[in-house]
Amino acid sequence: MLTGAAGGLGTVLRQTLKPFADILRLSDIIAPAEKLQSETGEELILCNLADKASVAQLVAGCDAIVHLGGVSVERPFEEILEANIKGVFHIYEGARLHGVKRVVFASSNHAIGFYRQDEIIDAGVPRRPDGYYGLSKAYGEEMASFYFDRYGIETVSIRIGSCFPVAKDRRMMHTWISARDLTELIRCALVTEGVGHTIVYGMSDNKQVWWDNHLAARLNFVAQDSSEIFREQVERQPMPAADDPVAIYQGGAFTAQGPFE
Ligand code: NAI
Ligand code: 15L
Repeated sequence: MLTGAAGGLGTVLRQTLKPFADILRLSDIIAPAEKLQSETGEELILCNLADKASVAQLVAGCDAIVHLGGVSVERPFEEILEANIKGVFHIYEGARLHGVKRVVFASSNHAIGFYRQDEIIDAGVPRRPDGYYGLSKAYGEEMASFYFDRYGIETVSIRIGSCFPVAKDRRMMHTWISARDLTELIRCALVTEGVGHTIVYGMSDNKQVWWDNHLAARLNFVAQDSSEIFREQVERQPMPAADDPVAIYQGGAFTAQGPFE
């Protein structure tokens, strides 16, 4: 099952993950723009992640869950609470009730966004969320850890950098991951045995990196793409000021969003 199927990544991954599933159950709170392809094994169940009973029904019968659904940017806490924090709890409770043994959780670099850009970190460092959104991803990772220790449900939490068709700015030269590489990373996360709860940074084979993935070596993920192809275009942009959070923190602009009241 793929949650968040109507979103930016869901729209792409729905196509690229299809070869790895006989039936791909799509879910979102809104209908995806692209037509359902039931003839190739797609099915669609609309569901609000904040609704526990509906999520339990949604999860029934799945072998594995790729959990992309939820609020994907910084927003007031109450919005994040419903979709992301309650949402991830409902996904794991559904998995426990229905015997689903593998989850791939779309975590984010914003779980560690307050590390500085002059630091290189691995997946073992304490989290430093850069907002309510980043906090919800940190919470999701802890939830994954708990459900493995208590119930044996395995998860790979992918701290996705920036998965867009192009690296749009200097920061994304470090954080960019292509859809092809993210697909392969999700495939590795689904099929590798004995992952327990593994955290991995989702980035392509970029030349400049802030993240060290040695703790996720068991996934055997090999990236094929690199942000270098965007360098010329990106370096035409003016340099941000030295005191701009965009140039200081790994989470970039997210570190300076809010407060909302
Ligand atoms: P998106 O915002 O385009 O898609 C998220 C989807 O979740 C939307 O279709 C939305 O309708 C759905 N959703 C929101 N609230 C919901 C609810 N209460 N119930 C059910 N569905 C709900 O985000 P995108 O870019 O596709 O990201 C997918 C996932 O990957 C998100 O969890 C995001 O946090 C994570 N991520 C994405 C990155 C990127 O570069 N695109 C980077 C880091 C993490
Ligand atoms: C994220 O977590 C967001 O979901 C995505 O929209 C981008 O902002 C990305 O991080 C990023 O840091 O570039």
